[in-house]
Amino acid sequence: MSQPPPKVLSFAASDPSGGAGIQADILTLASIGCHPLSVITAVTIQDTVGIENIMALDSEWITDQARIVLEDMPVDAFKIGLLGSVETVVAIAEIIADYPDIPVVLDPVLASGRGDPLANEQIITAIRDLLIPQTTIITPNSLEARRLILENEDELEIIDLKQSADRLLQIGCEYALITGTHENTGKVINTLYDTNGVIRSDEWQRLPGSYHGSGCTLSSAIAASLAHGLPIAESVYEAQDYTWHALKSGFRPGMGQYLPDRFFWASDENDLEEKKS
Ligand code: PXL
Repeated sequence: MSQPPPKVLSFAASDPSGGAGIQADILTLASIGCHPLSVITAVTIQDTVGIENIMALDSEWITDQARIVLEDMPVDAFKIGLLGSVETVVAIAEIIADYPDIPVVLDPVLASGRGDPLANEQIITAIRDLLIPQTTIITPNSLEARRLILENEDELEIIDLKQSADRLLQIGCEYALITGTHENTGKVINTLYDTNGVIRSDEWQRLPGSYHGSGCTLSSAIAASLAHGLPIAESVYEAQDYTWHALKSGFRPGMGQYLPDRFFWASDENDLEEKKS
């Protein structure tokens, strides 16, 4: 019998379009050689154009889904995405507190890429108070980073990213990766910080088009690399590289946004290119 692959437990919501949420996490984790464990936090009604509705699951169901697998098998990393309610944040905070040695990747999902709101102020406060202090690496985009640290939304534009990172680290996460897709720069610049400052900053060619599920892909890819035992700086680089290639091979299955192809490496085109080179 072969050894099991590294196991990553993702707390996330269902997206029936397969673009974001738990479906994105499962595809990404599987593509990077991990076994995905999935705890559903909420169910969304959405397509590639937008979100119609969200139903948060009863938090007892979240606790029970997680506890049953955690008591059955060892887990190598946690990944946290859309939460859905304050009670869910409390439930997840209690669970991960019992496993302090397992790395936690927190993707603070506050809004969809298209701007649909996915967290209210109470949820944001609970994330700040209960989850960030237990987080190994938080992966906000620049807008989420600013919102997480500010009470007053009017100030959003004036806070620089280094300041947001410092504040997130002060609240208690070990590392902050702030992504720069929404910044007005030629290339997309993603920067990883710890309390000593910048650990790495990577620039990526900006791809045209609007993608659904890129943040879920990046954060799951980081969790997968950590689960494989890679150090943090390498995990962050490998995950960005993976996500960029998944976006570059993105496809448009419906009438809305493009979705990343998390199995880009398995397509015939990529195969042929490999054989040619
Ligand atoms: O991309 C953030 C995200 C996470 N989880 C779910 C989502 C979205 C964005 O739409 O729908 C379920």
